[in-house]
Amino acid sequence: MVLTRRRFLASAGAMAATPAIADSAAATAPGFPQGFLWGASTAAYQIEGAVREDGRGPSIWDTFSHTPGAIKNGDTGDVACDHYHRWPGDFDLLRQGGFSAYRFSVSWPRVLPEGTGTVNPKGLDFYDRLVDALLAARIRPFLCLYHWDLPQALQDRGGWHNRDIAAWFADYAEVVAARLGDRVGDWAMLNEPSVVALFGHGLGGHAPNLKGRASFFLALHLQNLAQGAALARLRSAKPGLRLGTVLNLQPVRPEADTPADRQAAVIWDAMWNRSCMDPLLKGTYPEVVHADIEPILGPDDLSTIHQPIDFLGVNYYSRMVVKADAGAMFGTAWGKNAAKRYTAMGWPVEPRGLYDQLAEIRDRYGNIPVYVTENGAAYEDVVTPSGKIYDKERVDFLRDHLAMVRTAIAEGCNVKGYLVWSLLDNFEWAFGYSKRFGIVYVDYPTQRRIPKQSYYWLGQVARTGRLA
Ligand code: GCO
Repeated sequence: MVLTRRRFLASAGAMAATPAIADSAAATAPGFPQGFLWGASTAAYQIEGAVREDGRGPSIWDTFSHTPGAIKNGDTGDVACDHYHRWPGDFDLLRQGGFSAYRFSVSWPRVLPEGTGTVNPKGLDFYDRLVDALLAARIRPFLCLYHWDLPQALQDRGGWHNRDIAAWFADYAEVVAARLGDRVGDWAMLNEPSVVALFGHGLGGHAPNLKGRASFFLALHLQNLAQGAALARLRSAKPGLRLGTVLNLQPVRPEADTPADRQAAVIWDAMWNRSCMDPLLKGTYPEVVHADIEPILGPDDLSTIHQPIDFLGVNYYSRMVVKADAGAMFGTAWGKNAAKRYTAMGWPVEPRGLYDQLAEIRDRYGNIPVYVTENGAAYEDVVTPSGKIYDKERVDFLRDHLAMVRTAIAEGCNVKGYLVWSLLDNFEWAFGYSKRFGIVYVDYPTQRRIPKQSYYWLGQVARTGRLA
């Protein structure tokens, strides 16, 4: 299996889906519903910097990014976008842009430097200020409790391989909710557990850079368990909060229409998508992962994981194509890709996949309320001599995906909002600062922010509820 950190290698390839909706829909349908939320997403380690300030403890990403050779160009999140100090200006950009929602993550080691036990008040103060500023600007905060920056102290105790993490995470969730639950209504537990499991614990390439099939399944299952424990804890400690989680979902297709490749797609879909959705929403794991899950399944685990949620956050970037590969760790490999357009990550541009994903949640998962909590693209942005960025490809990307969201809503999908990834160019994990996903450009040496054409375009859509 040729495995790189390219998570979203995918294809429009072999299997044609139902052809009713093309990959680039014309913007002719009516606008978005009243009250639809428009926003941007970020994550603590990717933007904050200030990693040693005000009592923050180290996270696994500090450790990993300081490991020689781990991150492109030796980049680290030490300074990142310096959002820890520049957040007032960043929020001005959100407000002036016309956005009504903002998703951010809380850094666990800022709040609990050791992961458990003593609370760092200055860490909570920081998020307190953020929340007040957002509310003053009439921007609805979506708080995510875990976007990958596990306290290193917890990794030293086994991290996502230690069952105690369910209690550690629930305790941490309660600490944060005790402070912010009076003002933040929307709470996401995790961000993309299957990415954490696959790249952090299965194939390596992300912190804590562990490898192996059993390691993957244990990290995946214990994230599900911790998520369930935190949902239950917040539900009883703070009734009235809207609770959910954020999953990266990618419709999976076989490269060739053969039994072996079709089975590879079933396996990959189960590991990547359904092993997160099914236990949470249905209380079961997909059958093809039973042999891996059963040995690690505690008697009450499924009832802990299966919790009611108020919303599902969907991060969508592209579809996936896989093929059978008997020698590979999971019996599958990435398949060939035949999309017409690609982003600077090498990911295919497949807006139709977003429609398919939303329709599937409608049809197979009870049409629970959904926010698209991430969607966006890296491109090679060029600053013109007059200091402008005309990121037409990103505008096209956003327009084509939003057209799919609008179609999905017209067809009964319960989509409540769209939050672009990302507000700012930022630390793109193993790619460091080499990939720019922002609608606002960050000139890292000066930390100057330059809104891109996509920022103005999306802001216009947010104000009017129509695709320009
Ligand atoms: C993820 C994370 C983001 C990424 C974005 C682009 O999906 O990996 O949620 O932190 O930066 O998705 O890769």
